[in-house]
Amino acid sequence: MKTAALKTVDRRDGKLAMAHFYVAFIALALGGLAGLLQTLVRSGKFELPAGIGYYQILTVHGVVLGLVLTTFFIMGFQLAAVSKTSGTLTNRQRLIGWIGFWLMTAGTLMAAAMILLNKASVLYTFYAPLQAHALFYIGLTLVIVGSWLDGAAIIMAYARWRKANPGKPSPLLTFMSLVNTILWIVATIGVASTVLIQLLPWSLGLVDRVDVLVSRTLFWYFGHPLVYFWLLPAYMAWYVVIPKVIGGKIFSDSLARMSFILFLLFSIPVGFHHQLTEPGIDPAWKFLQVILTFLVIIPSLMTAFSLFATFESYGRSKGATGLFGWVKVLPWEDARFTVPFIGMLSFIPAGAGGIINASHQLNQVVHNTIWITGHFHLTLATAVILTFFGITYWLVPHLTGRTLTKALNKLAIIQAVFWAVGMTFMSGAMHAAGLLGAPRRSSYSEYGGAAQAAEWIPYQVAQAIGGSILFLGIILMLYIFINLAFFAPKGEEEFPVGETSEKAEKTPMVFENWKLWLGITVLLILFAYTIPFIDMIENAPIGSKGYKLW
Ligand code: HAS
Ligand code: CU
Repeated sequence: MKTAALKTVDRRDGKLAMAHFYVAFIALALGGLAGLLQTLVRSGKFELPAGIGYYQILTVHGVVLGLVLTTFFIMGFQLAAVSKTSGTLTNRQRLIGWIGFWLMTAGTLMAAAMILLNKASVLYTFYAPLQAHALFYIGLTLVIVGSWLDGAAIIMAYARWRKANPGKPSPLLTFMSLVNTILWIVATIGVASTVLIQLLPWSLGLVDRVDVLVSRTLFWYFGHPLVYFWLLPAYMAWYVVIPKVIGGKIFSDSLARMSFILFLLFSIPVGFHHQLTEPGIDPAWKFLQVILTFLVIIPSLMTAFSLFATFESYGRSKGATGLFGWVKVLPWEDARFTVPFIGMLSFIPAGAGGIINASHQLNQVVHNTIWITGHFHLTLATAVILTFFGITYWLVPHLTGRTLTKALNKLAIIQAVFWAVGMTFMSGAMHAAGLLGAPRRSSYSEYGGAAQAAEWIPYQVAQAIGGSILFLGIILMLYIFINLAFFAPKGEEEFPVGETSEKAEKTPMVFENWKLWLGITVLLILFAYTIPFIDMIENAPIGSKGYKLW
């Protein structure tokens, strides 16, 4: 009999996961191209051909990378992780997964078509009063509903495992996938509400005006947990996969679960840190949500601590001495480790930037500047995405029955180096220009020759250089993905699942008490949002007509 570690993901579940990955990587290709074009336009040395608008490609970029690539990749990864650790999905669960996949794909095609027809250049945050074509909103709704069905398959697989194994803590990767799924469902209720109740009727002409503050608040109720929905799958790989890849152990199963539960509790009641400069919200409530934001930093600090502990214990077991002796014994030649590790390193300055953003006073300096764009290209587009690439290098061959050859492994490390260099230029320049006041979400302009704007230009050129290097990185990544999916030699690639260190405490069952955790989550949300919402509705202005400024 095969041992648990060697057990491969069932072929049928593998196909479902791979379907998600195909869409994710098509999104990478499209979104990457749009990104390159943007940096070139902003350098001032290039104009878009054929009447294509800057805001149109900016919308393609944000929607396709921030919403489509992430959601498809994450759902594919989580379905595979659950199938691997809790057993093959039932036919019913898999069918629900497939329906979810097709709904998401149909929604994506609808939204993409509207953006490409230039009927929805509203950026990925689709802020009212910018008004898109109704099919754009319907498409996004289908993506969300489809993702709920994927989520339902995950929840059902978890419930089945629990029933079959009473009194035992669920497998760690399944537990983590479940927490991220719950986080996602609770969060998307906010965005689904603004889309269905406000934006869609308004875009269809059924109502004339929209309450902008309410719609933005519902968006950010979703928008902040959205970023942790992206981050948590990377943390799954950092906590569970990386220890196995390096030959070490998970520092503590309980600590990992605790950090995920903290994300569930504190991810949602913090949306106001995106609205600190917005009028119409009492500063006391902004202050409260800033405090909650500082609480949600703790599980990331716990993660950093746990990773250092895993690396150091592994290093010491190999005889490493001194404060940083363990660095030398890590498997640097293995892309499955090195690529996500570069992601981890980038998350240190990325997280520090987040703490700056969250500080109410400092936010006044950076809000609406390109510093913020720099921030999320370090968090999402480096820490998270390099980890997703790192996952791809073992998961795709595992699912397609192929191997990551030595040559592909080497190319993968080169890919990550390109990414690191490109992003250092691009994100570094964005942070610097942001501090000089350069705005975000804006096309190239000399601002009538203003002296301050002239200071920004060299940084914009640096962004274009970084963006071009990143684009080469995307081409490399697509080359590796296509090989792993279709052409690499047949073989067996491991799905690495780490074991917990013998020294760690036994995992208590309280982590599986969903009534308790969901209860606290709901209470915190009600606490943070009820009175501000009453204020907004009681003092609502007549609302805004729709604008199409592109
Ligand atoms: Fe953020 C804006 C605050 C994390 C993404 N963020 C954004 C936007 C995006 C985004 C997309 O408070 C723009 C939205 C828009 O379009 O307007 N962010 C934070 C805070 C955190 C944070 C406090 N953000 C993220 C993550 C993202 C993300 C993660 C995506 C994945 N962010 C903000 C705020 C704004 C904002 C404001 C609004 C700004 C405005 O004005 O508009 C925290 O979660 C960060 C905590 C992280 C840490 C780092 C821990 C380090 C670890 C690595 C360990 C490394 C090892 C290796 C072990 C404290 C875990 C070491 C080895 C060696 C050898 C050294
Ligand atoms: Cu946030």
